[in-house]
Amino acid sequence: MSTGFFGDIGKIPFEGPDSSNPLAFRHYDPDEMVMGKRLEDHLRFAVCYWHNFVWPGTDPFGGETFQRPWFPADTMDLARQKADVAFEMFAALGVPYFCFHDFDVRPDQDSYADNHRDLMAICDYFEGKMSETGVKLLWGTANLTGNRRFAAGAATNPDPEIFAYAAALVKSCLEATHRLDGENYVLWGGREGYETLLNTNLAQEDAQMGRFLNMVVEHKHKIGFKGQIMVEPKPQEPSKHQYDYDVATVYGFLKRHGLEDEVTVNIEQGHAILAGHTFEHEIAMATALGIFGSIDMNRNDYQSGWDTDQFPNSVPEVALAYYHILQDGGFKSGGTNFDAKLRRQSIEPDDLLIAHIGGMDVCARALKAAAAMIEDGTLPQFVADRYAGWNDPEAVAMLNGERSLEEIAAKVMATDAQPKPVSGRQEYLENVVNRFV
Ligand code: XUL
Ligand code: CO
Repeated sequence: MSTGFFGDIGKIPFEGPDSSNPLAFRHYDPDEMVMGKRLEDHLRFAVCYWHNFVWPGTDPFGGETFQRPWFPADTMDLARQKADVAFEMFAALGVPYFCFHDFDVRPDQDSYADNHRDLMAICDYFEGKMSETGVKLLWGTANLTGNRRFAAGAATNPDPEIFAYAAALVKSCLEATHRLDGENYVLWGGREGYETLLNTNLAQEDAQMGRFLNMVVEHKHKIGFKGQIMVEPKPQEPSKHQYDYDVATVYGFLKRHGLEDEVTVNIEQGHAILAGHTFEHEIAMATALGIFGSIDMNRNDYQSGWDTDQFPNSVPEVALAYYHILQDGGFKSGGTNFDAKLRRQSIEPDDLLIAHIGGMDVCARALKAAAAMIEDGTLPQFVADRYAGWNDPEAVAMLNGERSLEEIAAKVMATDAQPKPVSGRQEYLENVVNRFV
C-alpha cells in the first residue's frame, strides 16, 4: 500500500541510455550479464536509513530543512511510518539491501531496556516489510556517537560503565542484525579517538578497543552469526583523531589484537579522501592484506576538508574502485551501500529517488567499464609482466628468505651488472583506462 509520500510511484524502470526521464535508470539494468554474472549480483546495492530518513538537513549553522512527516520519530507510530516510507523507497529503486543503525529505526530514550524492547519491536515490523518487498539487510550497526554519554568514546571511554553500556548496545544490535538475517555487522568508531593527548592514555584506549572488538567476535560465534564483522576506517570527524585512521592502520590494530582473520573493512570513498588516499588505494590495500569486506559509496568534496557524503557522479573514479574489487573476485557478503545524502536544499521527496537513481547509474557504468578493462586484459597483463622477473629462481630464493644480505651483495659484486630501468608507462596506462570510461 502506498504511503503517498512519493506521490504515485511504482518500480523505477530501466529505459536505456537515451532516456531523459529523471525517474528511470539509463545504465542500471539489474539483469544485464557482466563477466557471467547479473549486474544486481555484482553491485549488491544497499540504501542507508540514516541519511535518507533520519538526518533532517541540519548543518552547524542551520536547522531542519527536510520536514518529513515522520519527524521527530520519537514514538513507535512515527518509527513505523518512517519504515513504511523507507521500504517503499527501497522497493521503488529495486535495491536488494538496506542498512541501519539501531538509533535510526527506533525512538531514542535514556533507558537501555526501553531501547532494546523498541528495537526488537521494530525488528518484528521489519520482518513483515522484508518478506513483503524481498529487501534484505546488508548490515546493521549501533550508533555509538550521538548520545552525550559517548562524548569521550564508547569502547575507548575512560569510564568503564560507558564501555559496558556500549557493549550492551552492540550486543542488542548484533542480535537484531542476526535475527533479520543481516549479511554483515559494521563498527565505525567516530568517537574512538581523542580530542587532546593532554587527557588521553593511548595504550589504555588501545587495550580497551582491542578487548571490545574481541568480545564482539566472540559473541558473533556464540550466536552463530555467519556474516562478516567489519570495521569502517575514517581518520577524523567527529573526533579530532580517530584510531581507525585508514585501512593500513586498522590492519595493524587487528594484528595486534589477533583479529586479522576475523574482521574485514568497510571502506568509504569520503573517508579515504579525508585520510589523504584515493578510494582505490584503500580498496587495493584491503585486498592486498586480505581484509576487504564492503564499500560505503559516496563522494567527498575535494576542497572542503570535512565529510560531505555526496552521491557519486564520476564514472572514471568509481570505475577504478570496482576494477580492484572485481580483481579480488568481487563482493562476498559485502556490497555497495550508498552512505550518501542529499544537499540540504534538495527538499522534495523525489530528490531522494533521483539521487539514488543517478548514483546507481554511475556505479553500473563504472562496474561495466571495470569489467571491460579486465576482459581486455591490457592493464592486468602489464602489471603481471612488470613483476615477471620475480619468477626467476634466484629472485624467488631472495624473496623466500633463502639469501642473506651478504650473499646478495657478494653476487652483485661478482657480476657487477648494471640493472636497466624500465619505463613505468603511466601515461600509456592512463590512456588505456580512458578507452573504457
Ligand atoms: C560516518 C559513517 C557512518 C558509518 C556507519 O562517517 O560513514 O555512517 O557508515 O556508522
Ligand atoms: Co559510512
